[in-house]
Amino acid sequence: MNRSPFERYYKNPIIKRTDIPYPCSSVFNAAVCKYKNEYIMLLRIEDLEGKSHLTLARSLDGINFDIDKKPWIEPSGNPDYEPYERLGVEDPRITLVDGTYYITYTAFGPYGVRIGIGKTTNFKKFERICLATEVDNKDGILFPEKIDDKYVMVTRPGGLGGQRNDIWMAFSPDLTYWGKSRVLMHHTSGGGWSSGKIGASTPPIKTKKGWLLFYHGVRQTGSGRIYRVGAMLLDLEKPYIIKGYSKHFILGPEEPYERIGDVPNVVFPCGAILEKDNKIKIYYGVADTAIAMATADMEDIIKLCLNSSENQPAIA
Ligand code: BMA
Repeated sequence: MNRSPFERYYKNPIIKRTDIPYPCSSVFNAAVCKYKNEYIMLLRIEDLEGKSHLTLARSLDGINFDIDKKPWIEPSGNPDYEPYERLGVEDPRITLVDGTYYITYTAFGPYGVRIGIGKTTNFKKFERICLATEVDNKDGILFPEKIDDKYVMVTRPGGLGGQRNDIWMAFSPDLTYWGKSRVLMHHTSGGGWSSGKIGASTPPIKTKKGWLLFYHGVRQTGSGRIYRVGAMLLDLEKPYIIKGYSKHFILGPEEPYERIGDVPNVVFPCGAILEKDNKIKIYYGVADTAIAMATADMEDIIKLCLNSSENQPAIA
C-alpha cells in the first residue's frame, strides 16, 4: 500500500552532478518558483572544496532544466557578509511578495549558520538585504503576503550538531528588523519521525483552508539521521495558529537515490509549486547528492492535515 500522497517522477532524480556544466561535488536542495512562462530553479551546488553556492536553472516543463554555466549567488566578499558566508551559501528558498522575488538562504561561516535575505525582480541582478538573524538559525522562509502589515518568516533557531529543535515564527516591518518571535511547532509534534529536530521546508502555499507549509523532521538513529517530510496548515490571518498537521510523515526516503549518497536517507524539499490543476510539485534534495521531484494532490494533503485529531499539541 502506498503510504505517501506523493507520486515520484518516474525518471528521478531530475538533476544530478553530471548535469552541472562545470566541475562540482554535488547538487541538491533547490528553490523553485515560476517566473513569466518558466520554472526557475536555484540549485545548491557544492564545489570541489566542499563549499556551497547557488546557480540558476530554467525550464518550460518543470522537469528538464537548462543549467547556467556559472554560479549566480556566491559567498559575499562584502565585509558586512564575508565573515558569515565564508563557508558557503546553502538551502535557498524563493518567495514572491508584492512582485519581488525574495531569496532566503543559509549563510554558513565560522561562527555558525544565519539566515540571509536578498531579492531580485528579473533573476539577473541579485541584491542582498540583510543577514536577518544571529547564529544558529536556518531554514528561514518568507510568507508570500504581509500579514497585519508585517513580513512573516518561519525560522529554525538551534539544531547545531544535530541537537533537537523547533520551528519558530518572526515578524518584521521591513525585512531587516525581526521580532515578536514565537514557537510555531515543537519538534516532537509529529511523533518519533520528527523527534530529532524539525525545520520548515517550502514557502507557504495559500489555500482556502489555510497556509500549507511542508516541513522536514529528523529522526536520530543508531546509524545516522533520517530526514522526512510532513505538512501543516496554518490559519490565514493568524499564521502562528496551526489548524492541523499530518499525523505521519508524508514523504520519506525509500528509493535508492534517496537512501544512498553523500548523506544517506535524506529527502529535503526547498521548493513547491501549486499548478492550476491543484497538483503540487515538490522539489527535494535526495541524499545531499541530487534533486528529485514528486507530485501530490493539494486536497489530499489538506485532508491529511485536518484529519489529525489524534495528534499531540503542536507546541509543548
Ligand atoms: C541539514 C541541512 C541540509 C542537508 C541536511 C542533510 O541540516 O544542512 O542542507 O540536506 O542537513 O544533510
